[in-house]
Amino acid sequence: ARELPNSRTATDVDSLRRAFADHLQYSQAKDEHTATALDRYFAVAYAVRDRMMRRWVQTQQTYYRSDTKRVYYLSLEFLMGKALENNLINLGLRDSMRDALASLGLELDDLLAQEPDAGLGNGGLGRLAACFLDSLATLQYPAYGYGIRYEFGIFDQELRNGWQVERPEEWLRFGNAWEIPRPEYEVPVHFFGRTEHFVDEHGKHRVRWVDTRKVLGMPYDTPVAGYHNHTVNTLRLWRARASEEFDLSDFNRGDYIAAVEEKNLSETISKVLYPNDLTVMGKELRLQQQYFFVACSIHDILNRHLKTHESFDGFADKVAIQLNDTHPAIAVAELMRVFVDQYDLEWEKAWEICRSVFGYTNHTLLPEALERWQVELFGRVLPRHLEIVYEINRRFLDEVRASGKADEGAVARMSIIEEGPGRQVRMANLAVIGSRSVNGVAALHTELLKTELFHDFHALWPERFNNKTNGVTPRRWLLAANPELARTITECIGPQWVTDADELRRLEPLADDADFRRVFREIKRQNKERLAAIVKAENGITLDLDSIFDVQVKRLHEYKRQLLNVLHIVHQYLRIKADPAYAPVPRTYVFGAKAAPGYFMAKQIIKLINSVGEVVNHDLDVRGRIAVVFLKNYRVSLAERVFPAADVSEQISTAGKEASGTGNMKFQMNGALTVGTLDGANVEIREEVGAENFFLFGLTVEQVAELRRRGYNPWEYYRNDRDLKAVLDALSSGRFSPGEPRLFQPIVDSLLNGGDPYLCLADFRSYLECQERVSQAYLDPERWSRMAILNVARSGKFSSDRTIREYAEEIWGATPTPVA
Ligand code: DL6
Repeated sequence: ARELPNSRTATDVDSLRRAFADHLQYSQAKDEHTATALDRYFAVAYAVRDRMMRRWVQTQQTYYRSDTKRVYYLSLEFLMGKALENNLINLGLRDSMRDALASLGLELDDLLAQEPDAGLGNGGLGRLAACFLDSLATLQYPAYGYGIRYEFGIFDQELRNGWQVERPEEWLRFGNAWEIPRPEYEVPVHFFGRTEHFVDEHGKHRVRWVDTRKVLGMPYDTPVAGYHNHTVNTLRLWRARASEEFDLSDFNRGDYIAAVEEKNLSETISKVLYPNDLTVMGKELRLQQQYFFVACSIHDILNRHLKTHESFDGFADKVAIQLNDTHPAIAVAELMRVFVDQYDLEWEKAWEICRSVFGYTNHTLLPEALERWQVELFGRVLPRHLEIVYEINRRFLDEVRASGKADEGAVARMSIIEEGPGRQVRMANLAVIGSRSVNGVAALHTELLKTELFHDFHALWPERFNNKTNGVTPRRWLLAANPELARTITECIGPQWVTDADELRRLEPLADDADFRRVFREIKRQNKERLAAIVKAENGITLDLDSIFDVQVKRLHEYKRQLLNVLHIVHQYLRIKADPAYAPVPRTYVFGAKAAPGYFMAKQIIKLINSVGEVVNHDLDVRGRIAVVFLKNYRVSLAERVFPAADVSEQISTAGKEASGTGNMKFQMNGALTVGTLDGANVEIREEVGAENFFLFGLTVEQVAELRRRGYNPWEYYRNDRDLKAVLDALSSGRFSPGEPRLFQPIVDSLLNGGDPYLCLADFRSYLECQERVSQAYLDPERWSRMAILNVARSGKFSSDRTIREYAEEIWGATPTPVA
């Protein structure tokens, strides 16, 4: 029966005001005199959460009753950012809530600022998972995200004297308004121990995993509302808790302290997110994290299935599990273990189900990111899983040899076990062998997967490989982040674009409309003002709003080539110094980037950016021409201010290295023009916007390969290019590190003597020429805004709605299941 709206569901302004006041009193125990901004934030958040609850329950009922195929997205990272504004938007409550608060003399924006970012991810991979959740709910797919509820997410970055310093980020310190703890669904997870093989009463060979250490996984559920529909999906994050018997022996011996220490040990599993983007550390705790959340999630998935099904016969018709990179790849072995050891399924049958359930997404070709575990470590932590991996591998290798499709070299490369002095388990091979689908995240990336990384597998099973170009949610990255542009777009073409981003194409004719271009420029300027206010407050620098806001925000990694950007800045600086009459089109170079704490070169580059900024920003000769800003603690909520304010988007990775990129899409959607190489999704962005609306430079993948084949010698570039030489000499001379002349020598050494692994020198000249074209184009505001508008109009392909629809139709076989 339909329920009437009540004080917890009604959405008119009066009811919202009352709901806010009620929560201030009954949830926060405060009145208008004692309430802090944080209390008010919580009161609003609870009022909004109330309005999701009924839909949440109904969504789960709908999935249960329709027995629809469910999609499970397993990811070690969900970089959600803040939730309140997006929930308000998706529920259609933003305006009424703003009015309700205004009637109490409160500003919604002030309260939004109180929410901490949920930074449970490093960068692209985690943020992609978050965009996917938004699209899954918006498109009404029956989906669940599964991950870890880290107590500490990605670190807070501080700058001391230009150096990155990491601080723990206590996002849960004041509580989390969105999560519901569910201790009643706790799951036991086992580690260590040994296996016992025995013959059961039916004469069947069986295995027991014994003498294990048990940890409990406690789920915390966060609702994920779709845009303007009734779907509320679930993100279920697991927290590690010590099991009740953890302490018995210590307690019995009267050793209270040892017992509590032991408890802490179990709970460290969900303590902290590993802050390494793209480099694997091979740490035992990391393997424990992976297995912990996988075991909890698989248990949950099977339980849910068995509530409405007698057996696992139709399992693959009801369940699709997507592995977000190899981090959850142990799920293949875990599902086999549970099927075979716990539910007594025959191996062949269990394998057939497994193989039809999993899909694996690869997010990188970089060798340092390919997960491998020492067999010794793997076998110690997960002895039963090692046996299962060996068995999967044995059968696979037999099959390959029997097929006659691979020689022994290929067999060795495809084996899950890498032989050699320290034998290793290759998680990517396990993921490929255990999945029915393997996908890359942009067309070029997928091609490289097929021809390079997974060449042998592709030769064996070409039908398993497919591409799913990444996307980003236009709700967060345009509607919420750029409200003025969003409003203007809606005025011109109606609101459909929010859920059908291809509609943005209808803006194309407006690129030729001078009035629209003027409005577009005004909005960009307002957005630049908003960012400038942040920079003024944080960095104490006043930005020139007329200058080009040239932005590179992303994790710091050598392959992303922030260094190439710096070389260009130094070149501009030296040029102005050498020729005081040289007046380039004014530019503000904006950076934001976190470096993995142990990544020496990345931290050096952060220091270099800040040191160059110190010199440039304080030199009167260059004032008004160039400025350099490093935004500290780059994160989702800051990104929401940065993309709308950018004129130029720097996507300058060495061709073949960036799997896709998603920042590139957010910039495009907000009308920034890309300076980019033919790498990752840049290739497709350029195809969409047209070559004339994209600033291309640099070597292609083929040219990179050819250059390396011929033998790349960075010294040749140094000797033959006077500008380049001047730049590197300036770095070596200590010009940007007064008092410490050798400070940046490691950077110069890596370029000249270290072989310049990412070809900064090879692409330097082409980059400079490209930047010159950018400046020329900016001199003509009408032309520039035309190009920028066309970028927005042609960004539809890069909505994560398109991506998710492709996953659902081509990999998962899932269908939208609307909630009445
Ligand atoms: O697919 C999301 C994102 C891509 O856009 C980036 O190009 C890629 O670098 C990133 N990959 C990772 C790799 N993590 N691991 N393993 O974050 O994925």
